[in-house]
Amino acid sequence: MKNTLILTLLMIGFFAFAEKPKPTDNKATTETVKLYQNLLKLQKKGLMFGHQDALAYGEGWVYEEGRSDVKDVCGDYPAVYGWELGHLELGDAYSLDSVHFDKIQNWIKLVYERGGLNTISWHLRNPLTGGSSWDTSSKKVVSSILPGGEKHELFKQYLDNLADFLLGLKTDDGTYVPILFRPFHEHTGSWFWWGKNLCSVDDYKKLWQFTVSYLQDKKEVHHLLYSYSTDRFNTQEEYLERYPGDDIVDVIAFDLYDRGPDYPATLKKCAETVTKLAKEKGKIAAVSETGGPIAKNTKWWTKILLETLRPFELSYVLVWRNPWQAAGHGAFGPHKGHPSSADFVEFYNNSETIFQKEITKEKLYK
Ligand code: BMA
Repeated sequence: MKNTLILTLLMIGFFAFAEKPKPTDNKATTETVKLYQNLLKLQKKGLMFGHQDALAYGEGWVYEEGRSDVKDVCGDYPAVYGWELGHLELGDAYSLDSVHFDKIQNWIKLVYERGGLNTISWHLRNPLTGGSSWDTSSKKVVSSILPGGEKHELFKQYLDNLADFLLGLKTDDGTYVPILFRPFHEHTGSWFWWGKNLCSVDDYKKLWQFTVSYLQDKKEVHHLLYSYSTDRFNTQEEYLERYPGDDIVDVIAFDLYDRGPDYPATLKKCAETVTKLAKEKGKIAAVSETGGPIAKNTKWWTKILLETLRPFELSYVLVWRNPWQAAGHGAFGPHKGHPSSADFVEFYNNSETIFQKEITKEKLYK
């Protein structure tokens, strides 16, 4: 009797312990581990909505404390906030989208305190040519920055600058703010120097492996969840071709913009694949970037986006920025007076979507 009791207790203990999923960094901070576990639970309950540069600027405004285009329309902040670090590697004070890095750091801390999720992308310059992320004039960039390459030291300096920024994301009580980091994205396309036709499969994987190990082992950055984020893909094999490994990826994601009538079908197929993979691997799934023709299709939010993503266990969907300066595109998020506003409010009110008011610091990080 006593033995049975002890055995039962041992088994309960074992399962309680074994059940808790962990992020890939085995030195991840407590809050990062909790974030991972809570995101896994939350993705079963609903779809968080995210917006790039949500607090920095919007349609017709820049740097107005407390403002967000999403909030202007539905009265609530997004649950996920995307930030961009391009040009941080150069030691610049502001990003390629003219947002000051010290302000981004403050917003990231603010978002953490209110219980939102911060995700970071990095359109870093081309270390070999000195051009932009979009400079695809050489196929040797990735190999040149790997160990032994002529630009390896320069790339390490870029990573040092990145690490300084990340280690500066510390609250007053010394807690590092967990970040979902999404480097070298959209690599199933060939518009960035790390894209498919610009480097070998092996070099792309090595780039990831070097970056992660440099940040973790050399710089002691342990508050990141790593997001693998392709662009459009057709098959699971294509999605996984350059996947750097289950041991360094926490989030299985993709970017896909609505640029034509095939969007709902492609979005569905890609969402199907990433959610299936995430389930098999015990990881988080997301649509890390999207955007649609919301001025023309004013019901895009509910009829295209929500309708398509509804069946899937996705953690979040993030729409790209509402540029305040001239850019190659218009606003991907809603904003005051926008013709899709009524539909966005419906999207917001839907029980399947999650915005800031529904999540707290306790819920996400404890
Ligand atoms: C792109 C565009 C660019 C921007 C870049 C990085 O998709 O929005 O204007 O510089 O992202 O944020």
